[in-house]
Amino acid sequence: MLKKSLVAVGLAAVLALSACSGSPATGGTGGDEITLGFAQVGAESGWRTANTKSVQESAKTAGINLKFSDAQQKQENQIKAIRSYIQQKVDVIAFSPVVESGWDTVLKEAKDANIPVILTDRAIDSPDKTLYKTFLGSDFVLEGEKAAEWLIKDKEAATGDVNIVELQGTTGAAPANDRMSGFADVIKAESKFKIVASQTGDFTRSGGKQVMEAFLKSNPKIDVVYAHNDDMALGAIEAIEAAGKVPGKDITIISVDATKDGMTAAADGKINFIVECNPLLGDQLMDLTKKVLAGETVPERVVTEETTFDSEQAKAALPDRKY
Ligand code: GYE
Repeated sequence: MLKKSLVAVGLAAVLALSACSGSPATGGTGGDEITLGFAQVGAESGWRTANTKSVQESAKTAGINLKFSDAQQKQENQIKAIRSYIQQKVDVIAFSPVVESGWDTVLKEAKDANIPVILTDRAIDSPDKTLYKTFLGSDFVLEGEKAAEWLIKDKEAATGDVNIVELQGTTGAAPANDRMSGFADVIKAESKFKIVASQTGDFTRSGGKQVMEAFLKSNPKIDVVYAHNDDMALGAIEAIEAAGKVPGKDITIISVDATKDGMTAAADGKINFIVECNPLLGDQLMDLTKKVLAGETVPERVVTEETTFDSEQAKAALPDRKY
């Protein structure tokens, strides 16, 4: 039987959901049950909600005792959660780093305590690869490239400037940095494409809406919105409609994730193209957790397989969409 209880991990804002399986958590103290401490980014998007659910369900299925914390998109909270897992002597720590930089100190502490670390979803920029065992997640640069490649084809016939506004994810986060650079590198091949504005909407719907409202006020001609995730695209759609324009027609909209809400907007023709980013990493994470603990060698990098959807493909895929 699973019991859910709330435990504070160092500060009131950080809540840790602990799923215990009847017997007390063994941590690194012996016994059969594996305890995994998972420091999640937050609950900022539909993608994140699906990711959290996947991790929790897969832990249950795999018989792994999961300690879960939500950092509310703050690095300091994630660091506190990781330190608390070290103190609790969990067997393995997994986390999805909110930003790329600034992890060396806390990861050295985990290493000194002999607790293996698995990066899930987002990477860190540390050159010291001994600080973690493996990184499981998407290729965000490739996602940005796919978005730009579709746009180049879609605007093949356009002769004048194509003005693009970009809604960036969380500043300093791997998916924001990489989706930005992947897109920019491909789009620069044709000079008609101009990124006229680029600002963070923090991966949230409200952030996307707010930033888009400002973009619409200060840019008389916007042809394309490139949003780093569906939630920001959905917020931008609200702003575009409020300004009396038709999303998907007056303004071409591209986003990343392909969550159910994003796919619904795509099926309705409001989002023109979505690059898929799969949040269902739970099973692979549990598998890696067991392997790492068993001392098996795991690949340094495990990349998730993903596809893309235009409006017609979104319509066809929607009924079976898992997230
Ligand atoms: O695209 C976005 C979420 O790290 C891949 O984070 C993840 C991103 C995802 O907030 O919706």
